[in-house]
This record gives sequence, C-alpha cells and structure tokens, in this order.
Amino acid sequence: MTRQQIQDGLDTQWAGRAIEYFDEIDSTNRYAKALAREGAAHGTLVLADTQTAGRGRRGRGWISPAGEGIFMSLILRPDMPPAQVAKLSLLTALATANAIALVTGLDARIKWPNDIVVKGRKVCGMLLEMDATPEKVESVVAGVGINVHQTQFDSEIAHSASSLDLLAGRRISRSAIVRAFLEEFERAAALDDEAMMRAYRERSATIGQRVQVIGLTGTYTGTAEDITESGSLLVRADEDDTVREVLAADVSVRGIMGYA
Ligand code: BT5
Repeated sequence: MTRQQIQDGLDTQWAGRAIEYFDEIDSTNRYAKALAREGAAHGTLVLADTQTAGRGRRGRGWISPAGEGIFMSLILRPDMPPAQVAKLSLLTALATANAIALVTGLDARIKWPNDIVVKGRKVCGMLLEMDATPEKVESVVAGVGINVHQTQFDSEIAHSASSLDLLAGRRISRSAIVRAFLEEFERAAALDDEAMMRAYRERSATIGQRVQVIGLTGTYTGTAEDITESGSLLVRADEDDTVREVLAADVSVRGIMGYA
C-alpha cells in the first residue's frame, strides 16, 4: 500500500487530496492531531503500515500488525458548533461500512457506537478526537483501524475479531478500501441529515437488537429502537417499557445474542 496506489484514480474533491504515509508510527491519531494544530488542510489523511501505540477508547489499545491492516486518521475542519460533532462519528461509521461492503461484497454493519462488524465479528474500530473551544470546532481527527489480512489474533480478541480476507475468502486490497472510504466519506458528508440517518439506520447492526446496558448506576435489558442525530442510542427498557436515551460515553452496550 503506497500513497500513489491510493491516489491513482481517487475520485474526491477534498478527502485524501493530501496523504502522509508512514511505514511505522506510534499512533496516526496522535500524529494527525499534531498536524491539525499546525494547520493541516481539511481532508488530509495520515496513514501507517503499523502502529506501535495504536489507541482505542478510554485508554484501551488497538493491535496494529505491520502489513496486515489499515491504520488511518482523516483530519476534518467542520464548520459546526461542538454540540453537532457527533454527526461526524455517524458519518465515519457509515463511510467505513459502505467502503467495506462495496469492495468486499460483505454485509458490513455498524455496531453502536463505533465498531464495524461482519458476521458478528469486529473488523474495525473508530476513535474520533476533537480539538475545540466552547463555541467552535477547530478540528476533528477521525481514526479508523481495519483488519484486512490477519489470519491470527491475540488471545484477548480471538473470540471477537476477524479480518476482511478471512470473511471474504479472498485477498482484499488495502488501497481499494482506503480509496472507497475517502469517496464514501465525501458522498455521505454531502447528504442532508435525513438521508444520512436513513443510510445509517440501514447499515446498523444494533437497531432492533436485544441489548444489555451497563451503566454507572446499574444494568438493564431492553430493545435498541433507534439512534439519534446526536449519536445516542434509544433503548426501550424491559422493566418499565419506557424509551431511554443512552450516550456512548456513559455505558457499554452488549448484544444479548453474543458479541454483536
Ligand atoms: C476502538 O476502541 O475500537 C477504536 C480503535 C481505533 C483504532 C484506530 S487505528 C488508526 C487510529 N489511530 C489510533 O491510534 N487509533 C485509531 P475500543 O472500542 O476501545 O476497542 C478497543 C478494544 O478492541 C481493545 O481493548 C481490544 O479488546 C479490541 N481490539 C484491539 N485491537 C483490535 C483489532 N485489531 N481488531 C479487533 N479488536 C481489537
């Protein structure tokens, strides 16, 4: 995977017009945030073949073996107040799931809030980080890690993870996925909110599922009914049949029927 391979035939106006590629880096998100602070343009992509300190959410890590995955961070400079920034998480998930589906033919689905699953296995995680004042978003870094060529996984994730090659039964091109991600991101970003949410709902693995919500104040079960434009999950609780709004930051949601 080289910068040239990705940019050859790339059909975008702004996404991936500038690409910084590294054979090895600590974290593409860490680097992209620094680059954004130095004024990098909207749509700049930071990409690496391997990460030595790939980041997940809340201090967790992202396993990033050389030659096997896609580790990328897209720098965004949205013209929106901080309150609306959740929309970018939905957009990133939609673009990633669409790109995987287009290139592989697999039924890639979004597991709320930030995973892409295929056949119940996690093939991708996302980490969005924002640099903002109370009034204005300066920049957002949309980090995406996708398992492509792996055939073996650390024991910690062997039960939950898979790769596109394993699931598709053939070798998938990493640059084709990156290109499709950039093109799908631009396409989804141009949709109005209603069309974006419709497309998101069609790709959701979570809506309609039985879930267990594990929060600070307790645990309950229910049915996931919808996802809002601000990115929260609406769950109808079994115990009193009311719909509760669940924020990604507050809880962990487990499908009752296994990982997804
Ligand atoms: C995520 O966190 O899923 C967000 C991962 C974002 C990674 C990208 S790579 C490019 C960019 N630069 C970065 O430094 N990060 C972003 P979370 O939901 O917290 O999930 C993390 C958990 O997923 C870990 O604790 C493991 O259990 C599991 N995990 C780690 N590596 C994995 C992998 N390669 N495939 C599947 N699961 C993995």
